[in-house]
Amino acid sequence: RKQGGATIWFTGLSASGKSTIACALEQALLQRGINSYRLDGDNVRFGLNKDLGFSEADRNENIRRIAEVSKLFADSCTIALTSFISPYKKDRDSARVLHEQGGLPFVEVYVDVPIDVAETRDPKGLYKKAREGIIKEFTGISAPYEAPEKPEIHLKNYGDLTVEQAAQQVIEYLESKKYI
Ligand code: GGZ
Repeated sequence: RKQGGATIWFTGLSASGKSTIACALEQALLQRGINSYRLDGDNVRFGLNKDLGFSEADRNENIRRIAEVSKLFADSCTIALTSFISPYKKDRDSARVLHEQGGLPFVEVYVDVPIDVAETRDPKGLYKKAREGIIKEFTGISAPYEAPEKPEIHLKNYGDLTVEQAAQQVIEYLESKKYI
């Protein structure tokens, strides 16, 4: 059977675990013989979107382009896995509409961690710099994060949820919808 495309749209704070879960999901899909492609800051913000920063307007444009690119991947029968904070509900909703208009599945996954948990993890020291005012407009500290109200999947990524369990929850959802 020909594989169908879809976009799995991870959203959440910096250090919430979006990219880590997307990596585990990529592996889990691969074990089932399903192709996916991950889009994240490392391969998008340094290339296609290197002209963009973190103002509200730049984030809007960042997400708009990523939505278009992920739609192209989904349209080519690949599972696109996007890992961006995507803090504005309006931008995520536009990404959804873009996919729905093209008849392509769009699955919003909210990687939910309380801000204090993300700030304690602080793997890159960015929250510290944000508190010190060295980084301006940092999501959760000095810029907004609008949590999804009705995501397809809500992962509470703190406490005892493992990365594999998180990926498995997404797999089960995709199976239940017959997307995979
Ligand atoms: C938020 C920032 C900022 C500011 C740099 N605010 O943890 P990271 O490092 O690896 O992920 C964050 C990433 C956010 O980029 P996105 O493209 O996902 O953002 S958005 O969807 O809002 O456009 C963080 C780093 O870039 N970073 N400055 N001010 N995160």
